[in-house]
Amino acid sequence: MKQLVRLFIGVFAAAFVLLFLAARLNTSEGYSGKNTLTIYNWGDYIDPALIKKFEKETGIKVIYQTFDSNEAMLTKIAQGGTTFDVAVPSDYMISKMKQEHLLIPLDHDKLPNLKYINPRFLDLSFDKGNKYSVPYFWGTVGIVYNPKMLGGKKITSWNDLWDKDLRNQILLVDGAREVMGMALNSLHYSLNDTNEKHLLQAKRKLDALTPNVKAIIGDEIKMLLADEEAAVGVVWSGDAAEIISENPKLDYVVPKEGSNLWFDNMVIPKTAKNIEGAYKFMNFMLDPKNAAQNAEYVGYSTPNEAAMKYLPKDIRNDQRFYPDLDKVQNLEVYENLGKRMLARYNELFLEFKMHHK
Ligand code: N2P
Repeated sequence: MKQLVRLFIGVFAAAFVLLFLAARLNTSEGYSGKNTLTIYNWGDYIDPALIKKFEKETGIKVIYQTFDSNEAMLTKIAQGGTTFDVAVPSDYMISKMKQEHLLIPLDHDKLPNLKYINPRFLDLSFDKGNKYSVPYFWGTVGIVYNPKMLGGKKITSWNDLWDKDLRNQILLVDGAREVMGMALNSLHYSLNDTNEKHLLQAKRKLDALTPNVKAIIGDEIKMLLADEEAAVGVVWSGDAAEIISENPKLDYVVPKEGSNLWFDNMVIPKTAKNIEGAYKFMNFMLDPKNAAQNAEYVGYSTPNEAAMKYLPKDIRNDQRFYPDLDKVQNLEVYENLGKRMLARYNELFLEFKMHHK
């Protein structure tokens, strides 16, 4: 009898261990070993055919997960329990992640294709010397609008959005920096302003926009605008490019009061398990042909100089999405305003969002 009990315990223990291992391998957070690579990127931000191509070329299996804001991405990586090998944060968030020791310094010898990047996009203030990050896409924040639905009216300014005729006609990108930045810029303040009075003034101005706001949403914003469900959207430039390619009647403008210029870069977070694979993937995405394919597919602007010749002329010559950065004025990059101030931006944005529902 004792033997039987021991046998039972043994079988149970073995089954338990097997279940545990299976669960680990299947965990939705991904399991990165030598032959898998876990990538954490924005939604709608890669041509899926490139993931297939990378898998075929390297024999590495890609586990691909997405986020819809820098803040959500940071929370997930900082809390641990994930095994992301590559992530794609924006400028100010890269600076914050560096500060919080969440990034692994890069060995440029493993990224020979970095030479194809236009120097304009290297060595930027959020990551001097590209110690931790390499360029992926760049762009602006602006207004995509449907002249036909606006009775031919043109939009040139953030303040046009407060027009009474736009009741329930505006879709806003679901981003704290973007929406707060728009309100601050509409008041002619910097989108990096840290003066509490100005921030409250911006929040009040947002509240006044509420009757015109139809929704504050993620990637669905593209479909709704292309389908003419709303006349106006505050979006990232690449989303506007994608919307306009679906519905050429729409136009995109960077408002005259000023706006945001942003840079999304690839990094290797501290959670990485397959660092060699991460380098391979980053170098693969820096390849000019792959970068051009990706830019054409998702609609965002590539920082890859050598990729430009593979892009159709009408894309690379479109000043709305490839503006000459030495000529455009009034564009500001988000700064890492520090933990407390970034939390304040998020808080005010959330209050505005609640108010909206
Ligand atoms: C793509 C989101 C782009 C992020 N869906 C802009 N930083």
